[in-house]
Amino acid sequence: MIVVKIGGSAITDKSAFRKPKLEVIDGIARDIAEVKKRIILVHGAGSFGHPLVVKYKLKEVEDLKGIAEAHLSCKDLNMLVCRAMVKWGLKPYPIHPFSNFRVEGGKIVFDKTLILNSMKKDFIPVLHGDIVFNSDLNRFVILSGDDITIELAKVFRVGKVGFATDVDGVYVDGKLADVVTSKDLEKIGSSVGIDVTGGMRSKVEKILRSGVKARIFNVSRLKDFLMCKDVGTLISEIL
Ligand code: IP8
Repeated sequence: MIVVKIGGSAITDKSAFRKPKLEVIDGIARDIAEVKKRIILVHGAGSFGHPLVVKYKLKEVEDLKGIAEAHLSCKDLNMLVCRAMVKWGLKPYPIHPFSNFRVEGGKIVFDKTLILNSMKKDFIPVLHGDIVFNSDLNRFVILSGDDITIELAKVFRVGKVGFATDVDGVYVDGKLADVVTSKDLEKIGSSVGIDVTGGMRSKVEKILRSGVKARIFNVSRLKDFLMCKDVGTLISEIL
């Protein structure tokens, strides 16, 4: 099984509100259709989600209208991804964390059987960064697609985990790295722009902390990644 997260900046133009990169989305669906592997797809919110989190100050206040709007907007992006997949003959199975996931006891809780059953039927689960209820805090919180991806990788003991982005990998001291460990964290540049769930350094930090081995690569190399080529940067404490 492969879990791959497509970053929001790879499939949306982050400089414009709710602007999808339709040709990239189409290319992703084509790549997945061509390789015919068992995968779970997760995508980020990009300019469909982050600007609304900022607009309604959702990290600070529980604005229900804002929560609904941000969720529906993420769902719109999910629809574009799923429609492209159908166009290429795939069977997407959209799972919206808003109504299927929650955070409890500091953990992401969800129905594993739902995902496995859909895959048995040859569906491809398609999840996304979203807003979910946190029972510990008794309020809705933002759940990044990165966290969902890492959790899926752990729960299903996935051997192949990837993060497709709009950059070629992780830059350490300004140079594209083949491998990154926690020793390199300080030397990773943080990304700019609106990203309410953190930039490259926080992504790398989360992966390292989870113990999951993953690759961060350019979305243009998605097919190579799915074909088990060593693309981009490997994030791993143990080699
Ligand atoms: O783009 C963020 O998900 P991400 C979700 O995967 C929202 O970090 C609602 C901004």
